[in-house]
Amino acid sequence: MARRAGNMLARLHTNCRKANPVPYIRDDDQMRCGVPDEKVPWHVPWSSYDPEDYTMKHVLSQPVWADPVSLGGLKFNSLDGKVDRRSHTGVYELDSDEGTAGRPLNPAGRTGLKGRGTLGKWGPNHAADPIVTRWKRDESGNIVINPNSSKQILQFVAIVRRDHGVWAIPGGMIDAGENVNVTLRREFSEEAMNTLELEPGKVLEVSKQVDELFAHGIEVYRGYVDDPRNTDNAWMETIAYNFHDDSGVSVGAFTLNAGDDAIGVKWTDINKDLKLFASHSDFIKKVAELHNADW
Ligand code: RP5
Repeated sequence: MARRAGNMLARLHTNCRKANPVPYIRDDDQMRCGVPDEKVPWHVPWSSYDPEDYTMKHVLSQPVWADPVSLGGLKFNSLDGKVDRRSHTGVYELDSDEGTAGRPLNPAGRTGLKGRGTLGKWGPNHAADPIVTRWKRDESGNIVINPNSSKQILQFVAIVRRDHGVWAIPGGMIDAGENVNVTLRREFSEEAMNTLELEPGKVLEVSKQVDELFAHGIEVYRGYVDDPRNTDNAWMETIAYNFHDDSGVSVGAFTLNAGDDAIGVKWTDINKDLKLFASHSDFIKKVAELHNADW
């Protein structure tokens, strides 16, 4: 097995790895073996490490978004036709162990599970996360200040994920060959504005507002995501953008409506107590810092 650690990662992953054995994800009887902190980096020898090899049946049936079971012909660390197999973290290593040789190795280290789990691609699975913000205002329209920090309170659009039932940024996977700006608009429009079920006239109106706001985004993160679906051979990466409605009169004034993969949506106060899916709290913290808002 390759012995070099991923060095672009600020801290150990914890959502996709625990020190003791745990179920892979909610409602799944597949277990991850325990991986203690000191054994996470690939360069730390662990000759008896032999986690189960698991890829969900649906992924093995090879829907359009999934890779074939066999690695033959896949071009890792490069743009492979329309599929981007490059990592934001740099060049990742390939396994050299007998039986699993050639599989990409998670740049954040061991996770306690081999295979792809529920993820479609071997190696990086690319997503995009739109963080839409406005200032919290009282009934008179004045921006609300937290008296403890004397800072203004920021709000962002959060959704409840249908699969995990937890609050999250309304992000989604980048389709093969798709521009990230398209993904950001689509995911926000479908999950937070339910454009899939709006009448055509309303869709046009919503799209116009979203397009105007999304024309001025700021990138706040690009890299690995500590996502509970990650495995030793497949992991999530994302590009997160902030779209801020400073006056609160465009998207900030829209009625939110959950759709597609979201079963709930609301403007949510930003603070350090937020419990969000995957690494989303880290991205939200960056946005609070960007606007010098309360945290
Ligand atoms: C997370 O998974 C990303 O940050 C993004 O929010 C999300 C994309 O996956 P799906 O919502 O398409 O399942 O790692």
